Amino acid sequence: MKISSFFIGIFLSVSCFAAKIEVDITGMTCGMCVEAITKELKATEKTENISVNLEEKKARFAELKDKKITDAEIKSAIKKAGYEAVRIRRN
Ligand SMILES: [Cu+2]
Repeated sequence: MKISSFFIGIFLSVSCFAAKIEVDITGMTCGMCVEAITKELKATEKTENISVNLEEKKARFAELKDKKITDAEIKSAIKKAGYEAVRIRRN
């Protein structure tokens, strides 16, 4: 019994703290834009599972459990790539 609640505890803490983040971006026009944004988000070293979608003009990624990324850091990474983050959602 104790062991199973231990594993449930680990599962809950992993799913609670690894926040998924979705960013709406303006100015993206092609695959180069996608690559530039992906590269800058990766360079923050606070993100994983980065996926940038050109048609939706969105970037999705997970925040590392032990390294929280702020909205300002996300905006600055997108700006560094040459684009603008217009909306950031966390869940
Ligand atoms: Cu482009």
